[in-house]
Amino acid sequence: MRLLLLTLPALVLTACGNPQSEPAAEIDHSGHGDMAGTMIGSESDGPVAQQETAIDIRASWMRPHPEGRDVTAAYVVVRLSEGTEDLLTEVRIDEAERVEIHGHFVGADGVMQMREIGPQPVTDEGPLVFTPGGRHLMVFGLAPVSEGETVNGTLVFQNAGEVPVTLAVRSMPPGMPTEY
Ligand SMILES: [Cu+2]
Repeated sequence: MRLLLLTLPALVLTACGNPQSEPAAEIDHSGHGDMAGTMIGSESDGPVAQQETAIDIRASWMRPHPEGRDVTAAYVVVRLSEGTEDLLTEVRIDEAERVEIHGHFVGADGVMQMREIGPQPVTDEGPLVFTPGGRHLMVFGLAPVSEGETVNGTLVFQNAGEVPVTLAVRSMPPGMPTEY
């Protein structure tokens, strides 16, 4: 819990609109094991209308592994380019053990926590954004990657099926896409 407390000011800073200065809050967080029992189902993983959709993925990147860790965070921006509704049900990264979809929450004690949030809907009302300090992909058991490399993966959608993604390994966010 100590690490988590130390990274909290950085998260607050992010909320004020300076993502460039955000350290690897998701990775620094040491509470994954602690929270295994507190997973709560997402309210948003309800049924999705069956339809043909097409998915547009942008700003896909992954942080280099911190020294000595086999956990890192990845981010994407998902947009529907056709259709009105879909559900991101699963994420796979080649060679990784598993990927979890995580969100950040302020706990009852006022301390920022993160937990698995399950499938995430994407609609034609706006992009599904994974970004530092917010929704993110937690990548477990991947051999360490370094700045400048690329990693391949797959996003699995209920309607669109499997959509390949290439993530650039970088320590700074690439900047948000300008057009959604
Ligand atoms: Cu996480």
